[in-house]
Amino acid sequence: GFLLRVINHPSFKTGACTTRFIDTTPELFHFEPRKDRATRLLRFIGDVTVNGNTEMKGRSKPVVPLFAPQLPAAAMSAPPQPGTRDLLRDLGPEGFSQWVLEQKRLLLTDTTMRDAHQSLFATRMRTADMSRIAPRYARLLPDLFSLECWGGATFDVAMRFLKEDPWDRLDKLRTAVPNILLQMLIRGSNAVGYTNYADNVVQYFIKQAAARGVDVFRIFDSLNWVENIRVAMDAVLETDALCEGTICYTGDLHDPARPKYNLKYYVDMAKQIEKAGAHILGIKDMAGVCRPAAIKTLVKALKEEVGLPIHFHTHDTSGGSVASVLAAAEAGVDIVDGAMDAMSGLTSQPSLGAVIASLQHTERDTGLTPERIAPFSRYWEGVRQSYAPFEADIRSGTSDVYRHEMPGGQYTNLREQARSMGLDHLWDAVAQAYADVNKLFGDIVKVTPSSKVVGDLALFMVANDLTPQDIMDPERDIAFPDSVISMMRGDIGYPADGFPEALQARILKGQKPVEGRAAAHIPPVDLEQARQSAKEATGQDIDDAALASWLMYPKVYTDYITHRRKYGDVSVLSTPVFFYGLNDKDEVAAEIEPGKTLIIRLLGQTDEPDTGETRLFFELNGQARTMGFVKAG
Ligand code: 3PY
Ligand code: ZN
Repeated sequence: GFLLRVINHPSFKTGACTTRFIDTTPELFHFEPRKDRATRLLRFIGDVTVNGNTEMKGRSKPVVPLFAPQLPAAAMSAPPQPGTRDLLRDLGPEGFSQWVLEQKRLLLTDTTMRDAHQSLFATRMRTADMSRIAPRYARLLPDLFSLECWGGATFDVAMRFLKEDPWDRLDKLRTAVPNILLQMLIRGSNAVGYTNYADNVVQYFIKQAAARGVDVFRIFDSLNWVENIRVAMDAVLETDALCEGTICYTGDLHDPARPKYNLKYYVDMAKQIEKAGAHILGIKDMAGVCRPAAIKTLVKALKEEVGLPIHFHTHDTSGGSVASVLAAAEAGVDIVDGAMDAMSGLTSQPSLGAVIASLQHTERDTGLTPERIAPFSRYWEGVRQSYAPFEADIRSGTSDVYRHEMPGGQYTNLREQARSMGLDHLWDAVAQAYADVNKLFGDIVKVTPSSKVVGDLALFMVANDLTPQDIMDPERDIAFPDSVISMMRGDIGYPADGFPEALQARILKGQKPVEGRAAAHIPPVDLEQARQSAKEATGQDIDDAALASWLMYPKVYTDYITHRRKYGDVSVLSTPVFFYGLNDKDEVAAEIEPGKTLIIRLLGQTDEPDTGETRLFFELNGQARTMGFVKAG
């Protein structure tokens, strides 16, 4: 009944509820008959079985049998030991930041549930695979610094492709992991989107994320423009969460031929971030180009010049990232990112196991051991198999990344895009065009969303056989991609030194660029009016988190709700069932709410030549159910 729904609601369980809980949690009143929910899920499973998941178009099903991955063994009845989150609560953000500085051991963030799958298989990891193992993290790895599990591209991909609610993911992880810091990535004024939002939208989004359980906000700007992260930083500073103000690393600070990104550049930016109130300083090496010598120089200098703990993030695209992490550790970095071994390497983060083993019995011993993380890696190895169709076809590291500087998350995406445009054989030209476009733009930081713009123009140049000289040739009239025009107009912000004026004028063709921060020109959004519009568009009540989704992605959110109305909450299905449907005689369980499980069996199927339908014979909790599905052309 109703009481159980209250008790089982994630915000009730985490203790976040007040006497106003029932008033502010309208979904408690959506009594949906269980039978109806079962029917919707059967409809989804049937559609996928007969016609395939729309997400699988152009991809082939893995041939390996898909076993349920084995969970690390843990005494689940014992409550988790206190971890970093408990410390944050006890000490507050400033005290916590001081505590980090006092640690001798190197602290570790596990990025498996965010950046690793964003960089390896197009952000497709589903909540079900994360929430199964999350309580084991709480019990077996309470000494991790944080779990990066939210934000970046995961927010829109969850709704757009996985048909699940990112807030529901956060609730589940928060409930399962009460003791370890949960971390998200946020793109300053671009929030979890691809363009500047109104300041009050960014503020509102951060407030909801903190209330629902995010403890660490890693905040960056895609052009390293500190002006564009202040609003987000201030919003985090109003909560009890940690504000990690972040520098994006590009170039090579030891390269005299590229003085723009020298040591002074980074130290100056770090000082601005410290002054803006950050609790932690992030170094985000999104492409994985920060060489060991460079990170050593950088960390040493920053340790002298700023008083904040330093958190280093890198990617293994070249194959050299463990060396950089070890150099950072030697220079005194406080926290580093890695991914569980089976989710590490290539465009993902360096292997946690390699870092842990490398530092055993040294001054920076992490306190973890390869043995303790091995069962986690084995679980993720099993999980990864069910995402095989989304993996990029790359088998080795590539030091070519030092030439093109594509972020890990973009590299595989852009290759895929090039392939779909029939330009796969011209990949080398695309990589060179990417480097050329960077120069045309004045040598900028390339990370979402600026990296997407560089990629768009690079593909455009290769597809149209244009050289950098052609781009600047006044005799040619070029219809530039929209994203390029938008960036030159200032929509995602500016580098501190602006864009090259000649290029900007040429691309804008008389349009005036925005002055200063684009977000400063966007009027505040009337939130209650937006809630009303969202309600009308979706036909349902909009709680605070839903409003935040709508403000970020109105169309994606509306489409997600439409899907959910038709098929129910498909996040409860296992990943193989979600992507590949059922084979005859398969039996699966789906927990539609705590304690309520559906047992679904596909007995068989027949094609009906008269109607063109395929009839599926299911058994639902022991009862026969037959449903017809029209085969799509
Ligand atoms: C994102 O913005 O999603 C990134 O991961 C940037 O590196
Ligand atoms: Zn990254």
